[in-house]
Amino acid sequence: MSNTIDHLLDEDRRFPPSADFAANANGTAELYERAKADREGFWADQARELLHWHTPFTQVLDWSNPPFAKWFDDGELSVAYNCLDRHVEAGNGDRVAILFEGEPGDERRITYAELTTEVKKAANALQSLGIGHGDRVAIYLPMIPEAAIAMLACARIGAIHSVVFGGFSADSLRSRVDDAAARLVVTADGGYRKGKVSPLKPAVDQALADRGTGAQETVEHVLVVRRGGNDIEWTEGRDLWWHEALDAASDEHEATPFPAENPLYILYTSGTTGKPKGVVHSSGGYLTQAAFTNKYSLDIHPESDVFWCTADIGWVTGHTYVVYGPLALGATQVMYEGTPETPHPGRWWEIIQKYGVTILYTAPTAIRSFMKQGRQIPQQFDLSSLRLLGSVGEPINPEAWIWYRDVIGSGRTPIVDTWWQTETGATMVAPMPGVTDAKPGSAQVPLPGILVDVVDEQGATVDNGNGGLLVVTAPWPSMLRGVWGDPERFKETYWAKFAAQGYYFAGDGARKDEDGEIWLLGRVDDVMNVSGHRLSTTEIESALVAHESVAEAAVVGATDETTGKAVVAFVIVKESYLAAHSPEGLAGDLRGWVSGQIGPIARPRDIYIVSELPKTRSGKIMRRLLRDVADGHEVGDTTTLADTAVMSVISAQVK
Ligand code: 7RM
Repeated sequence: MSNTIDHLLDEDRRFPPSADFAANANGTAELYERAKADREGFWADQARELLHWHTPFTQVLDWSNPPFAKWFDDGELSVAYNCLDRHVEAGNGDRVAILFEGEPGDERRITYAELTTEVKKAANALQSLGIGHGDRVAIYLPMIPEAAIAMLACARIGAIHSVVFGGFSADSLRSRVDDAAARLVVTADGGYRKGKVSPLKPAVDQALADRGTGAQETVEHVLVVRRGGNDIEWTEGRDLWWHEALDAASDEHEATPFPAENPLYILYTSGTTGKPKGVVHSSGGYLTQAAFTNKYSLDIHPESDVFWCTADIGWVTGHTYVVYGPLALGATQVMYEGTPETPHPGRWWEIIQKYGVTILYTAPTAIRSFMKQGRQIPQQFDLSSLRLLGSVGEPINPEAWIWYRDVIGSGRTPIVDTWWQTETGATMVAPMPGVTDAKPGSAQVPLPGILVDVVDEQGATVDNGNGGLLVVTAPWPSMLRGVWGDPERFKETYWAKFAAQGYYFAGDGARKDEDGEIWLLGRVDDVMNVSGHRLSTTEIESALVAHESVAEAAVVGATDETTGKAVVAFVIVKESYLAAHSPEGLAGDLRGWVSGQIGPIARPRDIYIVSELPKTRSGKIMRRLLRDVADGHEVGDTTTLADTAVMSVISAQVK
């Protein structure tokens, strides 16, 4: 038996970019050639072209102590200056940086000049609270401009931010504050979600409540942004209003340059076991790849585009494609506080129409939930400003890709499916819009200057047509620099599996097609062995979503006496189908459909029609929990679920 992953689904639709798009795109085929000829020289050119260096670097990559990389090590830069002041100095101070739309419908248009001033004041306010170089600051805010301002203020003074998603509990916040020994927490009274104020400050109070260790000891102050107008508890001496602190601060603040390897932030990823890992990113290499991918893969033209990345600031996507990338380029972007369905299911499309959004970057989970509601909702709005669509976070099934292009992109926009991770810092594998002929469902090719491969368990490259493990074979500028406080865990988690080859192992399965292009197959932990065949969940899910009745699907391997594992599918049926069809009839149809589409080996033993799937707060399906249900086990740890109640709903529906 081989240890590669079987291939089931063929997808041969191709979408070349229009001549017009190709003619105006930032990316060119020549970038790949330049990178191939001299990879390090290529990244050095990008760092020089895209960023301002207070002290130019002479060294590019130092890989003398792997896996601890240094990029542009003797250079100095200010991340905040690159994202703010230099645009003002270049005469673009009046350009809008952030078009903020609050959930209740309030608006703020913040220019680069205004954003720069706010960050200067915030930097002064932080310094007056004694925060300086190397100190850790926890940021626990809703999706409001102050989140970006707080992050950039930290960057400006060399403090390290640790953004904690506003939907996380007091316990999650406490463990992150503890691990990083943060001295300051920036929060808000609350933020708007689903038409109500969702409070934040009480969770901070709880996280810092007396325990005699950790957070309560290290945190000296809590800065509170007023957003929801809630009544909140106040700890005199510790708590301060953000607006009062900024009003009292000077709006003059010189951006200090720091060495390229100065840590910029820590971002905790939950991982599957144990305590969250604090992924550490540094400055020069990170900002280079953030700006590079925004410019070439998301094709941002700062003078004319209105960019909208829908990710929350609490995820890495919000760091790289809301804060650092777009602002480093001097782009204009939309920031939306609330949920997509508030106060009506067309809210996102209304925002695109209102602001003339040209580039939309979102997650497959969002696309599939819009598919479930039906195309008549987006079709009520004028989406003709859109010229490019992006996808990130999970494999995008070919049918969801086609729907995205047809319904949201009016059948003409290129789609970039961007594969990357918190650990990689920025996109690694994605088509280059304007260059690559797009294949629905495939992330396709590594970016210029990025080297990846698909290998078997021994680290040998698989042939085209086969599946295996996705690895990165050479260091890249925005790679994580470590796990906060735990170098052993860094080595063990990411570098131990292919230590002999020196590869970074990402945890994902992938397949190389006949052209050598890459199709992501999901986490390798989710691969199942059915009668000796190693099947990925992704392809069976894609086949299910390709059926006209299915909006979303999650597939798991359940224990089976005869086949080892059996395919069990949980599907969400489109609203228009639910009324007209019986669940039994549909389940039978879908079993036959999967068999016909990709072969009898993948035919699901059981199909459960459910109303929801268990997802993390960033929208990723937690198959582990569905495996528990399929095996009739007690459902495991649900603390990272967006909605902890869904598992009881699903368990009841399965019974
Ligand atoms: C950016 C982000 C990382 C994991 C990664 C994959 C999955 C992300 C894609 C994807 C298929 C994609 N960071 N993933 N993008 N799978 N195609 N385009 O999501 O750290 O939160 O997650 O997400 O499994 O390892 S993350």
